[in-house]
Amino acid sequence: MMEKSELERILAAIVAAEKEAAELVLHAHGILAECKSGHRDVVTEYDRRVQELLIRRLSEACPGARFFCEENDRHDDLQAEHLFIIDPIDGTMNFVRRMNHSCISVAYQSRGELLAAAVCNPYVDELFTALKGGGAFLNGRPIQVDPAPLSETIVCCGTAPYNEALTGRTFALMERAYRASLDIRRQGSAELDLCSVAAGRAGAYCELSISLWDYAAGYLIVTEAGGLCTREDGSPLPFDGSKTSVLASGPQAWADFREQVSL
Ligand code: LIP
Repeated sequence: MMEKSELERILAAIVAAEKEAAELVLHAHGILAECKSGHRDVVTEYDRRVQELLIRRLSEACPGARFFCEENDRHDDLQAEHLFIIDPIDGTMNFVRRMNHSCISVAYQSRGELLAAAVCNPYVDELFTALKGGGAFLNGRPIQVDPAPLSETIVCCGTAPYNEALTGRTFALMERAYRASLDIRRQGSAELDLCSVAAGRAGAYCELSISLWDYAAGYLIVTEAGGLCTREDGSPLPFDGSKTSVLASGPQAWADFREQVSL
């Protein structure tokens, strides 16, 4: 296991890079959406600029590091000794539509083990961080998942908009989640939904298809906050670069979701 001091140095470098990149997001103008796999899967010059900045700064902090990123098909070896998993702007559709609810997400792993994570929401100046075995924090203050039953919480749902074959199942799941909880929310950023669970704001988050960069950082933050983060069927997440469903919540809400909501 890497020395704690070295992990803390790497996390500090991630945070510094995200804060520098946040200025790009906050001062963006003339945002033009380009379609990738479909009209709902968009990218902007800012996604690319933020990713390039993060790669530059993290390469300076960790020479020889490898990267697995959403944009530009930068998919290096997931078993690398030093690897950063980057979603430069998670919630790009929100960014394009100026919904002011997106984040910059970076996770760090070594030989396939997730060790550090930071998710920065520049619109509300919130920084979620975690180190493996060190707990989860919001702006430096410890956070914990909500221990309440699902029925006493709000559930964040993703609509897997890049995979319309899942639309029917997604909305059936959302109706079941609504009936089993206080209410549902579709906020548009998987990583911020995961952080909402970690902070005890949302009781659960579920989505039927997201990518590794949409959940890697949030997974560590949720689990270090005492939560569970699995596939929707309860099996372990793949962490192999393939798309996957995700279910994140506190232990009681997770059991309730699997019993009352899962299809
Ligand atoms: C998005 C997620 C969102 C999900 C979308 C997409 P992006 O990430 O945050 O929850 O529904 O399919 O994956 O593409 O904006 O970085």
